[in-house]
Amino acid sequence: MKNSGNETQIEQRVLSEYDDYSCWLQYTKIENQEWLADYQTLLSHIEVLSHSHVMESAKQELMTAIKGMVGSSPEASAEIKNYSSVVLATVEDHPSICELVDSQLLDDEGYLITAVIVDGYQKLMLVGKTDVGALYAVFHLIRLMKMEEDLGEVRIIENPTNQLRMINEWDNMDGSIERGYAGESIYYKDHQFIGDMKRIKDYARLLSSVGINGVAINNVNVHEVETNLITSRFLPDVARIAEVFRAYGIKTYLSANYASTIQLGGLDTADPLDQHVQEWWGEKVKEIYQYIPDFGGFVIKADSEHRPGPFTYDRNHADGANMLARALKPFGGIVFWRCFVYNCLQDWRDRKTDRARAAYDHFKPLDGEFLENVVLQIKNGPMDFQVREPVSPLLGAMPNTNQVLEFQVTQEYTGQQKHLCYLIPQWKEVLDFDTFTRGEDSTVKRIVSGELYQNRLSGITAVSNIGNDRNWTGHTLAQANFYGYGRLIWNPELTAEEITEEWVRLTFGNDPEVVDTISTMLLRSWSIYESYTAPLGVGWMVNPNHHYGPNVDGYEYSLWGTYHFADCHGIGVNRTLKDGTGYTGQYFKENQDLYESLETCPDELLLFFHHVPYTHKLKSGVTVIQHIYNTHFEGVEQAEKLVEEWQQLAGKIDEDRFNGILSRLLEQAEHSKEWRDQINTYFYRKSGIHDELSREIY
Ligand code: GCV
Repeated sequence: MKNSGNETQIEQRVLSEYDDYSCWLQYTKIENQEWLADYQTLLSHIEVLSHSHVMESAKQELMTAIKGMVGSSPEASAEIKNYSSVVLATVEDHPSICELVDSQLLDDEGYLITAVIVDGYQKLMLVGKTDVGALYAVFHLIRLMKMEEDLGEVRIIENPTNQLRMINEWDNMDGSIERGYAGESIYYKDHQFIGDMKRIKDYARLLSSVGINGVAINNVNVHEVETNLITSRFLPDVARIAEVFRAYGIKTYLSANYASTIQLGGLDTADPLDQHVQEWWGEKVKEIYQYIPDFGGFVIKADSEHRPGPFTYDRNHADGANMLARALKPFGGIVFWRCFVYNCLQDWRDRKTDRARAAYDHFKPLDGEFLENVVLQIKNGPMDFQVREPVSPLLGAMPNTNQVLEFQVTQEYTGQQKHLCYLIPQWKEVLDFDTFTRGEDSTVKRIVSGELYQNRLSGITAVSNIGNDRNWTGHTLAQANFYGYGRLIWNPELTAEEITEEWVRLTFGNDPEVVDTISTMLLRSWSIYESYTAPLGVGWMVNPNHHYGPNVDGYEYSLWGTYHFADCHGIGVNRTLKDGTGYTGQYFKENQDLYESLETCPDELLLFFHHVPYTHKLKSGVTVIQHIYNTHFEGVEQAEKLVEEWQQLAGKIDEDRFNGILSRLLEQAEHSKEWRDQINTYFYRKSGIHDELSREIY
C-alpha cells in the first residue's frame, strides 16, 4: 500500500531523484530528521589541510555528498578554524594530528576516521597516511552518512588487506568489449579514443569509492590496432586517461602484445633472450614513462588461445616475463603475466591431456625464477570462471613467486547480466579455501594478500563488468558484483551479508523491506543459477563462442578441452591420481585426499573430479540423475520466485530501475526453463531413467 496525499508526493520526488548512473554514489536528502539535525552543524564546514589532485578529489567528493544529503554546500577552508567541521588531512599535515594516531598503524593507503573536540568544537577528522587514504576516508564517511550511522563517537582505522586491487577491462578499440554485457566501451570507438573524460572520471569515482587502485584499460587479447597503444599514436590519449585515474588514486596499466617487436619494431623475432628484442622493449618502456610517469605496467596474455609468446622460441614463461620486467624495473613498473596457458587444440578422445592441469604444469616448475616485479595472474579456478570450479591448485603452490588471483566480475558463464548471479558468495568461498600449503589456515586470502609468503607484490584482479550502458552494468543488480568485488578485496573478512546490505542501502535506501528483499534475492542467486545450469561442478554445457544458454554437447567434441564425457552409463571427468588425469595430485595432501575419494569428494564438485554412473548416490542421499532433475525443476521455481519477490517492491523503487530489473528477472525466469528442459531431456534420453516425481520431461 502506498502512502496517501502529501507523503506520496514526497516519496515520489525522492524516488524520481534516484539515478542508475550514479550507482551507489547517489545522494538524496537524508530522511532521518534527527540525524540531519545532529550533523548539519558538523557538515557545514570542511577544512582541507593539504593540496594535491587526490586531495582535491577528496574534497569535491565530500562537498558533493554533503550538498546532496544535507541540502546545503559546506564552506571550505585550508586551515583548522573555530567551527565544528570535517577535517581532511594526511598524518603529516598538522602537529596535532600526529597525536591522534600512531602513524605506524596506517599503511600507505590506510586512514583514520575519528570524532574529537578541539577547543570546544566538534571535529570529524579524516586522516590518511597519504592523500589517497584521505580520499578513501571520505568515501567511508559517505557510506556511514548514507546508512545514517552515528558519527558522534566514531573511531575507525582501516588498511587495505590487499596491496594490488585491480580491474582488467577487456575493451577493444573498435568499441566492443570481449565478454561485455553492458553496452560498448567507455574508452574507445571506431579505433579511436572517445575522449569522454566526464564518463571516465565518473568511472574513476566508482572505482575509487570501493578502493580499486589499478586499471588495465584494454583487452588481454591485444589485436592489431591495440598493439599501437604503446606508441606515440595513442600514448597521449592513454596519458589523459591516466591523469583522470591518478586523481582518484588509480594507476593505469596496458595489456601489451607479446610480439610487439615484430608488429611495431620491425624485428623478425620476439625471442626474449635476443638482445635487440630486449633493447627495443627498454626504449619502448622509456618512451611510455615520458608520457605517463606513474605508468603501472603491462598485463600479458602469452602462449594462450593463439596469442604469441616465448614458446615459439623454445623459451619459457619466466624468460618472457623477466625480459619485460627488466625493461620496466627502472621505472617501478610491474608485469602481470597470466597463467591461463593450456592446449586449446585438444582431441576429445584423448583422456590424458587435462586442461585443468595446465596452469600448474606450466608454471609450478618455474617457482623462484621470476623477477621481483613480475606477478603471476591466476584465475580462481583451473578451467575458466565456471559457475562452480574447485580452487586453482596453483594458488599457494609457488611460494617464491608473486601472484595475484583473477576473478571474473563480468558474467560470461553466469548469465551474462541477463540472469541475476551475485558472485560475492562464490568469491568468499575461494578466498576462504584452505590450501594447506603451510599446514592449516593457509587460506587463499592469506596467500594472495602476501601474508603467508611475504611476497613483495600481491593482491587481486578481476575482469570488469561495465560498459557504456547508462547504468554501467546492464542489469542494475549486477552493480552489486562491481561494488562487492572492491569491498571484498579491500577487506576479505567482510561477510557476504555485510557487503550486500551495504550495497543495497547505498543504492536503494534504508527501507528495511527493500533492504531485506533485495539482499535475500542477491544472496540466493548464485545457488539458483547453478541449480538450473550445469550440475555438480561439471561446468560448460553452454553454446559455443558466445557462451549464453544451454547446449549440453556444445563443447563436447570441440578442441577446447572442456568435456563432461556423458554417455548412457554415466557422466563426469575422472581426474583422480588412481586412474584418471592425476589432477588431484596437484593439491596438498589434505585436499588431494578429499577430492580423490568418491566418499569424501563434496557433492557440488563430484563431476569435476569423478566419472560416475547416473545411479551413484550423493551424500545428500539422492542419485546423480535424480539430483539433476530435482535441481533443474527447483531452479526454475526459484527463478520465478525472484520475480514475485521483486514485484512485492512495486512503489518502493523508482520506476526506471523497478521496470528495468523486472524485465531482466522475467527473461531469466523464462530462460531458466530452456535450461531445465534441455538438460533434463538430454539426461533422460542418455540414461533412460525416469524422474521419481514424474514431472514433465520432454
Ligand atoms: C579475453 C576465456 C574467454 C575469453 C578470454 C579468455 C582469457 O577463454 O572466453 O574471452 O579472452 O578466457 O581469459 O584470456
